[in-house]
Amino acid sequence: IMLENELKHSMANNELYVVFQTKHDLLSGELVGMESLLRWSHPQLGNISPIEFIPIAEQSHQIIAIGEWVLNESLAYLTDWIKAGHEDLKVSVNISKKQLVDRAFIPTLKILLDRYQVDPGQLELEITESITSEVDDIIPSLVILKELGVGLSIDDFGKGYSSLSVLNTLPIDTLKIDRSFVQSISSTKYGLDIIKSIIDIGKNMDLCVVAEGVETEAHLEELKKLNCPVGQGYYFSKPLTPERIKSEFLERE
Ligand code: G
Ligand code: G
Ligand code: MN
Ligand code: NA
Repeated sequence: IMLENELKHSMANNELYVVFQTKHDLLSGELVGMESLLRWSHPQLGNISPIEFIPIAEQSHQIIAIGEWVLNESLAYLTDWIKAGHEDLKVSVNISKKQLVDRAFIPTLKILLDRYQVDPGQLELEITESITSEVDDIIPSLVILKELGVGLSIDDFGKGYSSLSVLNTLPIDTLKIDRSFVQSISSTKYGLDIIKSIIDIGKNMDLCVVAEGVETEAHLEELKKLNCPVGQGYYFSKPLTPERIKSEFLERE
């Protein structure tokens, strides 16, 4: 079976869906946001990981339509949650470089923000660090997004190649520490040193820092010691369907 062809029917066949993973203020534990993560449940092949199908979607240009669908879904759920009283909640959506450089991306995003009447500051776009190696192509879009008030985050930070000088030219708000560093906290001193450095960079550049892959109490304690403001990971929650997000995180008290 050719995944590229299967992917073409996935949206119409309702095989795609989004799940959400919570982000928390590390000091208070308070819920501060959600990352939306795309899932594909194929009738014959079962669950296919985005690690497998996102590159295919990118190569075949289907990421444009799929990415727009993910944005629409994510904003629709955010709107529901805001209406249910969680007025300050934010949603983060992963965006491919192909989307960022597409001419229709920003007009489409404006239409979606307008449709749902969401404050642009409650949407954050996560872009992977690897695409920042070709910054010239993406800076114009990032500048417009920043002017719109949309939050911008560098995903998997520390794993890729962006130099500090490049970082300084990007109109971003947040660095997301790659989970490999958090996961090496317990085994090596190296992980902790890198996290410390990234938190320093964040402070100096006035950026928020989010640690991903927080899995244990020990991870949490180390990150708190380093004054890392925000975290995400299995310690708090795995990615959940919107229904479970609602029942487990938004209907308490
Ligand atoms: O949730 P999971 O670990 O399976 O995600 C694997 C990878 O797929 C992550 O790097 C994540 O950024 C990426 N991913 C998940 N959803 C989307 C999406 O909607 N768009 C893009 N471009 N990448 C996504
Ligand atoms: O690259 P990106 O940050 O977008 O990928 C997020 C992915 O990381 C999601 O697919 C999610 O399933 C996965 N993930 C989230 N929390 C944890 C965690 O605590 N440990 C591990 N190993 N993976 C996680
Ligand atoms: Mn991400
Ligand atoms: Na990541």
